[in-house]
Order: sequence, then structure tokens, then C-alpha cells
Amino acid sequence: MTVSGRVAVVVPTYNEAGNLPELASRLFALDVGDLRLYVVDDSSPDGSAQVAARLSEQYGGRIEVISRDGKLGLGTAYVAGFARALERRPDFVVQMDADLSHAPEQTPEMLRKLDAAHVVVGSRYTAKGDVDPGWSLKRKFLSSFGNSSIRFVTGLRVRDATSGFKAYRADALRSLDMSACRCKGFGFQSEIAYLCQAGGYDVIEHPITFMDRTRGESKMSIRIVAEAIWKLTLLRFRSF
Ligand SMILES: Nc1nc2c(ncn2[C@@H]2O[C@H](COP(=O)(O)OP(=O)(O)O)[C@@H](O)[C@H]2O)c(=O)[nH]1
Ligand SMILES: [Mg+2]
Repeated sequence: MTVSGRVAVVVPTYNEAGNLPELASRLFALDVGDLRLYVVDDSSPDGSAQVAARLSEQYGGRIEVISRDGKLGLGTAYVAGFARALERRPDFVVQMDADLSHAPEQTPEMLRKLDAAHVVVGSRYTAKGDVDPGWSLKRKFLSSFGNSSIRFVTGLRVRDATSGFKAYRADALRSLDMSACRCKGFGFQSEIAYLCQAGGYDVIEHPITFMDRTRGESKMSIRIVAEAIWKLTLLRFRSF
């Protein structure tokens, strides 16, 4: 069943030139009526922005590239990308990673679930959700421990509190005050989930299997994780 309505997919990129062609081809093959892709690139040295611009020509201008001057972080990339995407008045907005860890094929089902909720989170930690079968026990433990710690400090009810794969009704996304977001890096994923919960929106989860990237490198670092936990703890105290 075709998903009708205008869908904006926002994807931040830093050195994802090798992943963008497959991402675009899988997204534009979906049974979604009107889909546009917004690539927010931070002057990637590997020329991701130029690759995105070439792909836009190939896909009839359905890709918009937002180029920033330097590596300013995933959180601020999303704030800029959402603002640009909302200018065109879409019905729905999707956020996902560029590295194909989030399967584009899950998007239509997540959009359909927006019939019954304001926000749908692609979740590893709900029934039938999973992580890459190649993950070691140690990595699984660290990921689920990190997730539980963040849920504990923030009071987030969503089981996958750090997921970067989400679909929003555009009106709900537009109403969030993202200027209040403190995390420049990946803590933004939890911070925006927190804004949705605090705003009283219905947030439901859709099971996904998170697959490791096969091209390029992760930008995750201890510094980024530490920033997330520290700032999310402050956020929790501010809200009292
Ligand atoms: N524009 C921008 N994108 C970023 C930045 N850091 C990470 N990304 C992108 O955010 C997504 C998730 O990052 P990734 O390194 O795969 O994180 P991981 O999956 O947690 O290891 C990918 O599409 C990255 O290219 C950044 O500073 N700026
Ligand atoms: Mg990744």
C-alpha cells in the first residue's frame, strides 16, 4: 500500500560519500508518494556534498544539500535539516543515519504507524527489535547499559532512548523548541525524544534491526558519549 503525503527524510553526513548512492537508490525505490531527501553535510573531506548534488540531478532534484562550514555535530545538523525540511510544509519528517544502519525499507511501515501516534521510533530494544548479529557480548552490554543509563537519568519511557531512526508528524516536530537542545552530538537523539515526551506526544516504537555500517567509519567517540550523559543529566535537573 502506497504511503500518501509529503515525506521529508533528513540525513546528516560526515564522510558518507560511499553510502549516499545506495541510500538514495533504496529511499527513492520505496512505495512512498512524494519523498524528498535533505542531506546536511559538514564539509566532509570525502566530498559527500558533491556526491549528494550529483545524485540530486539523477533523481530529478529531489535531494537538497545543506552545506555547513565545518564539523559542527550531529545534533546541530538535525536542527538545521529539520528547519529546512519544514519550510516546504511536508506531512511527515523522517530522520535516519546515512550509513545504512537504518534500513530505508522500514520507513513506509513507520509512516503508516503515524496514523496512531505523533512519533514512531525505530527501536532495537522493543520486542522483535535487535542489533547486528555480529555484535560481541561486550558491545551488546555496553549499548544496552548506555541506553538504560540514559533512560534512568532522563526519565525517558521509550525503550530505545538513543535511536537515530524516527518518524514524526510534521506538526508535532514543528512545535518542539529545538533551540533548547544542549547536545551538539549524539545526545541530541535522546534530547529530542525527551522534548516529544515532555510535549505530551504519543511516542510508539517500531522494531528494527540495527546493522553495522559496511562502508566508512563511525564518528562515535568517548567524548561524544560523555557529552551526552553529562548534558542529559543536567537536562533532568533543569526540569525539576
Ligand atoms: N553533518 C554531520 N553528520 C554527522 C556528524 N557526526 C556524525 N554524523 C552522521 O550521523 C550519522 C550517525 O553517525 P555514525 O558515525 O554512524 O554513528 P554511530 O552509528 O553511532 O557509530 C551518520 O550519517 C554520520 O555521517 C557531524 O558532526 N556532522
Ligand atoms: Mg553509524
